[in-house]
Amino acid sequence: MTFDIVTIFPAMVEAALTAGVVGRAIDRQLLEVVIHDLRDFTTDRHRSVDDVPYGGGPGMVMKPEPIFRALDAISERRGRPVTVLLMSPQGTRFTQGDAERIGSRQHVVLLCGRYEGVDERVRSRVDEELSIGDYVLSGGELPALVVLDAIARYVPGVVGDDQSVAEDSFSRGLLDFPHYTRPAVVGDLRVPDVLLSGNHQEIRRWRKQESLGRTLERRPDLLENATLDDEEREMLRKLQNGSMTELQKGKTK
Ligand code: 4HQ
Repeated sequence: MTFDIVTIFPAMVEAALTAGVVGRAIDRQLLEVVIHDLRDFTTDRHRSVDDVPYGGGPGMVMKPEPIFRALDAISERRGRPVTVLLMSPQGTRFTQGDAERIGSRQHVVLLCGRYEGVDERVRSRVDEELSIGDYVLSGGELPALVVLDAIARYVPGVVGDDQSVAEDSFSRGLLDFPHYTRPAVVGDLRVPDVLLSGNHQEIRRWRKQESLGRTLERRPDLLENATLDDEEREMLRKLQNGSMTELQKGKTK
């Protein structure tokens, strides 16, 4: 899979792509990432990428032509189709489902805006406008790195164990269960006995129980779309009953 990242801060993006799972995948040529300095696509003496807003007001707007020239150069190099993603707080919220879907595309372009954002006409060349969350950042570079990382994990071979991607609790729509490693006792903090028991059936059930309990407590909204097996649906029913008053129980049962 290839990623082309268009930015006015190439060094910021470059640094983040040398470490970890993504860095290794680039070394192993499972991913090709090319970072494009938007200023290389300007034609004026000052290499301007922004200008004042029509209609007045504060802040600057990213000029359309350098972005169009960058996208033309990328399409030429990659051959169509390329999927163009614009990072923006006006976009739809980027989800695990989006990561999985986009993971099957051959060529993805990540457009990083700065200032007040891009000239509206840039959207005529954008396939999807994505937001990583409801807060304001100073540019699209960090969102682009977030989106690239989450997508890249779906490229075969990038994550060591394909199984762990498919079974990753978030892919299934639940929060993860608690993890422990050695030693079994730290001060007065003990690893739960069940994890030391060697009873794999019991361990599996305990982890399901913990995932469901945590999701119910912290992110009940996720349960609407979670894919649960029969055992999990039964566990959830009991957990929900446990947290309900006698009156509420009577009404749901
Ligand atoms: N920005 N999710 C403003 C974001 C953002 C977000 C990127 C700041 C675009 C122009 N992008 N620039 N949140 O806050 O994606």
